[in-house]
This record gives sequence, structure tokens and C-alpha cells, in this order.
Amino acid sequence: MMEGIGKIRDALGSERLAAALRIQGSALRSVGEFMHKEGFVQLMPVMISPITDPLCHSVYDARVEYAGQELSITKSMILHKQVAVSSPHLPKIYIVSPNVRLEREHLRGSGRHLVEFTQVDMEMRDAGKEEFMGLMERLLCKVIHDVRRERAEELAFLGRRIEAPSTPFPRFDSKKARAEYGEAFEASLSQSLSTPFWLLDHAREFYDREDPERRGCYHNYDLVYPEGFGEALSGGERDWEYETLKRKLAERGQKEESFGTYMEMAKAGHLVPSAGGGFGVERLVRYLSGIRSIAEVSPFAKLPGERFVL
Ligand code: ASN
Repeated sequence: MMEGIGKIRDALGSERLAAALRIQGSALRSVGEFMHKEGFVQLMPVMISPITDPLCHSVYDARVEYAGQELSITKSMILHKQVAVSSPHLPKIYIVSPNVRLEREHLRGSGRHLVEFTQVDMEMRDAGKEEFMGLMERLLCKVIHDVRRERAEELAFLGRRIEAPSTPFPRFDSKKARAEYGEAFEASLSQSLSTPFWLLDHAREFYDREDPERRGCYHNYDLVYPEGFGEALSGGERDWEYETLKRKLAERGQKEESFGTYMEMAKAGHLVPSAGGGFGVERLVRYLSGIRSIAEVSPFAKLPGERFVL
């Protein structure tokens, strides 16, 4: 019992945490302002549902049973985002979305994985990757600009110097980067660069758009922070046609029935082309404040494999 109190008192006693949370507040206000100006409508988060993101890496299942149905705790709202933008009245949406991913224990020391985190998740109907990537570059520049202006004191206290990068951010093809830098290409590039950059074309989840003419090539993107801070955002254009989604699920050994109403919507021709992505909030705060360990930017941080106290 005492272990719990000690841990929480240590976290709450940290001035670094308080500075990081003030930076977080300014960053979220800046994001909200930007999204509002760009005409995005904010949805409230979905936290339990019969369907969720299958993710492209393996985590333990987080499920609950309710009223005779199996529900998953949200890993990401990607499938709900695609369904939402099929509305003619909601072409641009975003959610400040809590996600639970029961990550494997080996990620405990990564400095950037939490089993419970929040992402700012966005989707735009009929958008392509250029439009979405441009939007995200402007968003990140605005956030850095606003945080520098509003939180100069906190940044100075943390010894953090950060400047809004110039645009467009550099781009790298993931396959070429892997060939040149090996499996850890994202970390190597993040370590060596001093500007945020894009990694394009990852083999990933079934919903990211595969080039119909070049199987195995994807119209998706990761935004990566420099100075070793790693991934900021992942996203992509989406596939929406039933036959394509069905084939891609089968290729990944996933069952169509696991995606219930989403696949029924696709079959009925109700899904539409879109593009989007999501920014991890705690990872953004970590980068803005220059704090390496993600455990230090949240009072109730839950690291993979840890025994949680609160
Ligand atoms: N938010 C991501 C996307 O929009 C999905 C994810 O978090 N796995 O593509």
C-alpha cells in the first residue's frame, strides 16, 4: 500500500511534471484552436465498442463483457473515424481520444510507450495525403509557436530550446530508409536529424490505402520528431471499398466478422475515401518539453508490464 503512496507523492512533487502539464495545456488549447479554424468538428471519444483498431503490432487484449456482448476497449478510433466521415455533414472530424493498448513488457524502457494514452485523432473525407500532411505541418508549427510564447518560463525551467521548424518537412521512403539504415531506421533518422520528418509507405493495418497498381505500397505516413524523440503521428489515406478491405483482412489473417458494422457499411457502399492520422498527446508533450521519459509527463503514467498503483 505504502509503495503506491510513495510513487504518487514522488510524481506529484515533481516541478518538472507541473511544467510539462502546463505545456500540455497550452499545446491542447493551440490544437483545438487550429482544428476549429480549419472547420473540424470535435467528437467525444468512444471508449468501448464491439470493434476497434486491430493494430499492426501485438498487444494483450483489453475486453469487457456487457449485456451478453464482447466489447473491446478502444485501441484507436480509426474505424469510427471512417464511419463518421461517411456522413455528408461531417467531412472533417477530430477527437481527443483515450486509447488503451496493453503493450508487451519489453516496451517498458522505451521511454515513449504508455498502456493508457491519449491521441488527437483526425480524419478528412475526400482528402489525399498531401493535403493532410501539409495540415499537420502547419499544426505542429503553430503548437510550437504558441507554446514558446505562452510557456517561456516552463521551457526555461526545463532547459528546453525548441523552434518552429521550416516547412515542408523532409520526407523519406520507409523501404529505402530500411535498406540504408537497417531495421532501426526510424530511431537512426530521429537521432541524426534536427527537424521533424516524414516516413512514407509502411506496410501496416488493413485500413491504410494500398496503391491499387503497386500492391505492397501504401499511401500512408508517419511524422517523426527529431533529436531521438521518435514517432509523433501515424496515419494515411484509407481504403473504403468492400472487396479491397475484405482481401486485406484475409491477407492479415483477420476475420471479417470481427469488424461487424464497419464491414457491413463497406459492403453496403457507405464508406468513403478519406485521409487522417493521430498525434500522441504525451509524446507531443515529451518532445515540446524535452523530457525523455514519458513517465515524467503524466501523474498516473502506466508503463508496459508495470504494477499500477492508481
Ligand atoms: N490514429 C491512427 C490513424 O489515424 C491509427 C492508430 O492510432 N493506430 O491512422
